[in-house]
Parts: sequence; structure tokens; C-alpha cells
Amino acid sequence: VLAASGCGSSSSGGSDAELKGEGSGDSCTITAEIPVSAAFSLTGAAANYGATQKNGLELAAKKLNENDGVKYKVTVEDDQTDPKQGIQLFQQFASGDASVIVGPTLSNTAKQTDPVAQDSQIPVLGVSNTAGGITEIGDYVFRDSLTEEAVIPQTVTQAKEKLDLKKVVVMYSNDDAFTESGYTAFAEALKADGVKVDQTLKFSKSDTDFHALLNKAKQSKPDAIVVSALVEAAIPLVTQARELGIDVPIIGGNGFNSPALISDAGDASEGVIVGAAWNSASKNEQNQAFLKDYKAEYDSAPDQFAAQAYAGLQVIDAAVREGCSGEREDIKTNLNKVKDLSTVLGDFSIDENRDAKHEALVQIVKDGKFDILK
Ligand code: 1QQ
Repeated sequence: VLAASGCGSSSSGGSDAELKGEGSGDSCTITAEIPVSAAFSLTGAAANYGATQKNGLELAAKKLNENDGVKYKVTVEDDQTDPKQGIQLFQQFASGDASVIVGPTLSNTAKQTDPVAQDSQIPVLGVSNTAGGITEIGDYVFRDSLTEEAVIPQTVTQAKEKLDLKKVVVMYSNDDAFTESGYTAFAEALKADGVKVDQTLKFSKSDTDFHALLNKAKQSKPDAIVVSALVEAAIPLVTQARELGIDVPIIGGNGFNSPALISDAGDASEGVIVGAAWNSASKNEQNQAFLKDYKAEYDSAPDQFAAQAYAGLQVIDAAVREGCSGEREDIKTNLNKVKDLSTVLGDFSIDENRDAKHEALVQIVKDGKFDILK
């Protein structure tokens, strides 16, 4: 057998022959399993998000592997909510056989890991990164998570209408890529809607005592408090606000979409308003099946992060089948062609900036659940 010229020059991505299939779309058949490597925060401050992401992605692999022709081998590693650990994982994935990377959990980590994917020419799909400036890292960087910039304007507009907002206090942690980006989106949206920001109060993502800041906020007698924070800070912030007798609505960004906010802050979370990419009540058929399958697999309900991770593999599957290839370069090319795909997030497209495009909604915590703001 003569070796084809150039054989062996490819250091990664598995065997070319096996990752290229026959047919297309539903009839595509690829011999090799497609290796998908994920970096999620399974420990550390963002573990509340990472746990359900892992569930969602693994469930998607199980379900998609029931289809004919294309099989996925998903491995999930822990980035420990640490950008340095994330970089190490991305380097490991890039030099190994991964066809595509999923993750990392936080935008703050993605800002540091995604340049590794870009330089190594391996496609990466974020499934929870919502800060600005992520897909701008390069043409190998994609996401299925709606940005703060996409979700917050309608959150603010709807909240203003329903709550008659005139004056608010804005609070945010200024040491995290996502919370800073969320802050900018809130500030712009409030300005555009003519809502006065009486005070802007900063804190650190590792803070747990918000009494002093909240007492300051109280002095403004705001109609609402607007917060850009990760859930680890959001839980004590919301709890302490209620303890101090601040009973105005609290409006949050994507960090508030974890059910941990409701379970850990309890009654204090009632009335919290948050823009979201997914609500469990979504009627679409895919979502109904997802709820059922998730419950059967994990004996718990999925959250938005699980849904976005699940959709992530649906998006990858569409790209793989489009070119009937599990090679890095082909997946990268074909992710750009994902349009109007039916997913658990609804009809989904990757836009010209490699960002997610689908419907968003505004939620309110009611009776211990995320309900749709009416
Ligand atoms: C980000 C986020 C987090 C709140 C969720 C993982 O949206 O870091 O971009």
C-alpha cells in the first residue's frame, strides 16, 4: 500500500479517511466517531453552570448517537473556573484528536482560551459565553449563546413597560468579562429607554457581603436594582437586599439564569427579572422531548445552560452532516451554514458574525420558578 503524499503531516483531527463520509445530511455516513472535547467549569465559582452543561451535552450525544450514520464521542473536562486551566485543556484538545471544542463555561475564560483554538485552527463553539468580543477573536470561534447585547435591550424595555421604571441603581462586578459586558449592555439599554441611573455601584465577583453597597443603593429610592453578576455573587446580593427591606424588583443578566439563584436565595429571588435564551415552558416539539429525556436521565429538570449545551451538539451535528465530514476545517466551514435549524432553543441560526440568532424572552421568578414575564 502506497502512502498518499502528505499523509502523516496532519498532527491532529483523527484519520482523514475515517472522518470524511459518504452522502449528505440525514444520509451522511462517517466511519469514525467524531471526537468532541468540552471544557466546562465543573468545580470552582461557575460550577453551578458547568454541571448542567455537562448533562446537556452528554444527553445530546446519547440522543444523536441513536441516529444513523454519524456518531459522537464526547469528553468533558473541568476547567475549574480558571482561565489557566482552560488554556491547558484547549492546548491538550488542539494537539489531540478533537474535531471541535465546546465551551468554556465563562466568557472570562473564553477570552483566554479561544485564541488557542484560533491559532491551532480548531473550531470552538461556546454554549454559554455572552460577553461581547468573543467571536471577534477569529473565524474558528462560534457560539450558540445569545449575547448580553442581544438579550438585555428587550429585558430593559419590557421591564420598563411593566414596572414603570423611571430611576434605577446599577450594580456590577468589574472584574469579569461577562459581568462587565453585561454592565455596558444595561447602561446602553437604560439610556436608550430614558431610564435614569441614579448610582452605579461596583463590586468584585468574589464578594459575598453587599450590605454597605445595598444601603447606598437604598438611598436612591430606586424603582428597581439592575445587576450584572455571576450567580455566586447574585445569591447573597439578592438575599441581603431583601433582608435590608429593599423590596423593589431586581433585574439581572445571564448570570441570574441558574436555578441555584432560586434554590439558594429562596423567597428573596421572587420577582427577579432576567432575560433568557430558553424557558422550560417553550412549546416546541424538540424542547418537549428534551424535558422528558433529561428528566429520565438525571431525575431533575434542565436549565438554560443544559439546553444551550444540548443545542450545541445539534448545531455541530448539522455542520458535520452538511459537509458529511468530521474534519476540523470542514466543521468550521459548515458551522457558518447552520440556518433555521430546529433545536431545543427553537429555530436557530449562526449569523454572519458566528454568533447565535434565535428568539429571546424575558423571565420573572414566580412561585420558585422561572416564568415568562407577562
Ligand atoms: C458568561 C456567562 C455566564 C453567566 C454563564 C456561564 O454568560 O460568562 O458569558
